[in-house]
Amino acid sequence: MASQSRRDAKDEQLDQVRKDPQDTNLTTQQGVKIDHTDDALTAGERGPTLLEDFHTREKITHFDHERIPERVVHARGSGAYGQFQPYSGWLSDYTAARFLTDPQEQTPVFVRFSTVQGSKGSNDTVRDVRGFATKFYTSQGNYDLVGNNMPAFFIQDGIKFPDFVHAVKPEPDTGIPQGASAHDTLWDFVQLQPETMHMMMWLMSDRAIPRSYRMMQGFGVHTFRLVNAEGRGTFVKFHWKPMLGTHSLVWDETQKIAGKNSDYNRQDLWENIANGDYPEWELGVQLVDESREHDFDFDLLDATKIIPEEEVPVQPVGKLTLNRNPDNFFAETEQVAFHTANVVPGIDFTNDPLLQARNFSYLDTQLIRLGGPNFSYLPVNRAISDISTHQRDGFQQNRVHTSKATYHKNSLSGGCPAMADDQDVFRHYQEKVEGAKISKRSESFKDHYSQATLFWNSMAHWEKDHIISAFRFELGKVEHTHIREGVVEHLNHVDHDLAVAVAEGVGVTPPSTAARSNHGKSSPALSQENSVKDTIATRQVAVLVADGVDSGEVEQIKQELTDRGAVPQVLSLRDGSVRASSSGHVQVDARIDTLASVVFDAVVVPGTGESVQNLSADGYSVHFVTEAYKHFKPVAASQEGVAMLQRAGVNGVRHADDSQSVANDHGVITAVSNEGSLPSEFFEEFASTLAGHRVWDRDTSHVPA
Ligand code: HDE
Repeated sequence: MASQSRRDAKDEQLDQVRKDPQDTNLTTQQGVKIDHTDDALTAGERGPTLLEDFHTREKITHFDHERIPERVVHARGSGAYGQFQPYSGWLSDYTAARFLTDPQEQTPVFVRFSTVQGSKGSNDTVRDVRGFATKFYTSQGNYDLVGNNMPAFFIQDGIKFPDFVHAVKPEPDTGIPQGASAHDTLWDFVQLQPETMHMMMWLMSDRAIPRSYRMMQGFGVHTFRLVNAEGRGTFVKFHWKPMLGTHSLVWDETQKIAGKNSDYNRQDLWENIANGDYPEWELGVQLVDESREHDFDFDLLDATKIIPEEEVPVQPVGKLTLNRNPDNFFAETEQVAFHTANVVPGIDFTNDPLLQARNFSYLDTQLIRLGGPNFSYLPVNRAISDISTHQRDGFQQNRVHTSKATYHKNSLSGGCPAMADDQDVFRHYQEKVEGAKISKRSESFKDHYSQATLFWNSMAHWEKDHIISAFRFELGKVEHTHIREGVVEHLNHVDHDLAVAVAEGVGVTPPSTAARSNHGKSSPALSQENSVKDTIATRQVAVLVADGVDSGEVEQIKQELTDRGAVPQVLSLRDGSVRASSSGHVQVDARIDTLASVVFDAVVVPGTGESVQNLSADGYSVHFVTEAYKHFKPVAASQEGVAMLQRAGVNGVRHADDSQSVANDHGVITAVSNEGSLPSEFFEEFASTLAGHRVWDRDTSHVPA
């Protein structure tokens, strides 16, 4: 997919610290060779362990100290290296940042994706915001874009962050729930803090349950500032758009995946990179001239708001490719330290009060998490540009500074490090500010509902259904009735129908009239209905086989899917191989009961009658098909495989027959095979349905799965 080389300046820098035990002997941390590490030194074979056994003590002591505090939020994450490259140089009118404007410059990056609420070991597929943090190792120093997969945020001012996080985290007495927001304290916070409403709409939408880290958008969230070489500033919002489109799981599925494979998103990212299917995103910018700062019906400094793409278009500026897995989870993914204040010349802040608080928080949190002020020299954090400071000493100092003078100005070290005076110098944007000191939210931050309504109005019918179900699920877990009522009350300011639908589901009295009339505006770019739907690359397809299967059909299915970039896996009732209907065998990739339909994007059941009969007699296999159908996935079968669909309860759909060799009824694709060969139209139908990811106009409410 991607042309970028995996080898880059960061990779070469890491070579200096990579340590492979190949051809070495076991030693202590002091480099003394050891020939015994299974038994401690004792006084006699059954006697007490001796204090002088320095190897045992060192081994256990190190082990005792292996853990560091997990991140306060975003504790669970997965990371990968790659590169970013701009398409052209036009953005240099707006920014002096070389990594955004020099199309010849390929900048190494490390990206960490994360969930927010749960601990390090929590499930991947929970309903939550996903972090999307990118460290650009630019030639002008490190730039961190620490974003999320949703473009708004819960609160407007950073001073509320501890309140919000305390509310969403597991409750303090029970420690429940882990990796979930469906509990009283979060919703109590929400009902008393209406600025959360826009973000809660996103959180209740399918954005909160992404199919893959590779298939989600990223957003810088805040309005930042670009500054060009002449010092002129322009407001900017950053967007990441996945080349594979933005796709989500369905709620029932996420809960099942949590049991079947709690590392679902982590494994998906790792395996695709390992297989050479490098995920890519396009970086886009929304630019707003400073003269237009007050032209919007919201405040650009309010992080609970988006700038609708229809008002200010997202202009693509370059591409991010992730193409290298880390070597060591702890050293790299755990120790990576992002900081919103890591900026390079050409990028600056605005007075967004949330951003200002973040600029304090991230450095502070790394000091406790990584144990001192030298974490920027850890391999994953180290810049590839030269680092030369007067900062000295501190825990874990691992540089040997040789100069005598550790102060500026000095004559003893020749005045070095000297002040630079070139285009790589960071100079703060000269924004004029004045005002009285005041603890008060700006009036321009007071509209908490219009964009929640905009989001609601922009959803496709199935997205609206999912949002209603999500609110019902979450509030259904809330024990206090007054909290349920409070949330419904706010929803009635967003959209009356939404409030009524939620109220009816959670047993509170539906509001009789709207608290606010719906403005009727929408932003089509917000709907996943309008996402990229032209590829089946990397989609996982289960091909169910059993003894007596038509090997020609299986080969053809595998070939056609692989040619289009999908990843077929042959599953059967046992490992190894199954007997083919003619002669020979069909190789099996995995046993059906070691996996589940929920970890696949689609399922195909090839002929023949004997194979289908064998599968139909196995409850797990039948359930596999039923469940895939329930979750709106493309389900395909050759003519004889139709019997399996019927056994799985996929009834009432039109099938291929002698009059019509291929049928596609609500994503159930069937074909009449001609001497072991399926018509090409079958694969075209299957691929276009799979590219759409799910078949939302299928009614599966009656399907028991
Ligand atoms: Fe963070 N956030 N955050 N946050 N955040 C952290 O930093 C914080 C906010 C985001 O993969 C912490 O190193 C405050 C918005 C990501 O390592 C901490 C406020 C957005 C990550 C912190 C916010 C984010 C973090 C915890 C409100 C989206 C994971 C550990 C003022 C634009 C980065 C750490 C990674 C992590 C503080 C709000 C995204 C405590 C105080 C808004 C992706 O410093």
